[in-house]
Amino acid sequence: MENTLNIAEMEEKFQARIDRGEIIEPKDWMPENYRKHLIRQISQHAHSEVVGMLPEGNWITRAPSLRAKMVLLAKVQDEGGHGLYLYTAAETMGIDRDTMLEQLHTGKAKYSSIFNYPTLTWADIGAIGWLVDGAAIMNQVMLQRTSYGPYARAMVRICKEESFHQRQGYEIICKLANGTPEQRAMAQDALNRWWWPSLMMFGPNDENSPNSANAIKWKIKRESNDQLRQRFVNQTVPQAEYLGLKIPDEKLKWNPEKNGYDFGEIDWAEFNRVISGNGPCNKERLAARIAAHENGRWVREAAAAHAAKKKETLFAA
Ligand code: BYC
Repeated sequence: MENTLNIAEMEEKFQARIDRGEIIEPKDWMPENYRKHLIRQISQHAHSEVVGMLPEGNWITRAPSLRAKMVLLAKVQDEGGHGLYLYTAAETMGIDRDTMLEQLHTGKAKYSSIFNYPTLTWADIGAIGWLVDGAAIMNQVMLQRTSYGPYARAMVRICKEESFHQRQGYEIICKLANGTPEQRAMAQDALNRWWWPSLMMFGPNDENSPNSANAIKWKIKRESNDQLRQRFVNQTVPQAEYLGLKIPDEKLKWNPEKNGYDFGEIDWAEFNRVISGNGPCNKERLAARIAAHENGRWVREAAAAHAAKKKETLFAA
């Protein structure tokens, strides 16, 4: 009973710290559910970064110029780096990387739904940068002020790199939209296919988001799924108009009263299919990720053997 009371008191103190806007650091006391919530979110975020390398990696050998190839290579490499910062941030909460990877490889942990769609043409690489990175930044700018220090600090660097990624994509789409009729059609086709999945990245509507109440209470999220989605639509529609491309939504309409766009309903059945492992590319993505992990096994073993040998010679000296 005394113990329960203590925990309740500690939780109250913890909440007061959050309410005062203090940042929580790894060695600070935290409620077990706060730790679990963040391990879930940060590790899924890390998984999204490394799985996100796959659809774009597909196009490195087919980029239309040396410049485009170098830029895409740098971007894909950045995503690997983002995964590294995020896995490291999650490790500060007491979970090790092997466990997180096992959760990914066995399908226990989610990663962003968006990476389960195929990249069919070069315009898709433009659409990913423009829309997918655009949606990611919208969500991640808020996470720079999330209440857990290591996650917030990782997000500062990630956001800087993501804004370069977003411009890389917009540049590709701009070129295609201003190119030949065939190139323009490619850009429109990519927008048609990536628009709705990009809106799904923000997660379920607020009333169907089970994790949001705690996330807002603990200032992990500072804005809701629907607020961020609305801001993304408001920002992106004028960009599409500037390019002369049409957003594939008949219900899209400016609403002066809310000073934002009204838009159509997301296909939530499709969203649920994709996040439960049955999207167009889930199986392919997971198989590629597991193969990459297995192919890298000898490197991890060699690095561990080298470190052990070094330690031995250090002690022998
Ligand atoms: N896809 O209660 P909710 C990138 C799950 S990578 C899959 O609203 P929450 C990039 C959710 O996990 C960008 N699952 O959850 C990389 C939960 O299931 P569990 C990735 C989704 O956490 C390479 C359930 O649905 N960004 O930028 O409050 C190349 C109920 O949802 C999705 C991040 O990870 C989805 N779209 O809110 C290019 C940002 N949506 O876990 C670009 C950090 C929801 O209870 N994460 N679910 O089984 C977040 O901000 C939040 O976790 C979310 C979801 C907004 C995604």
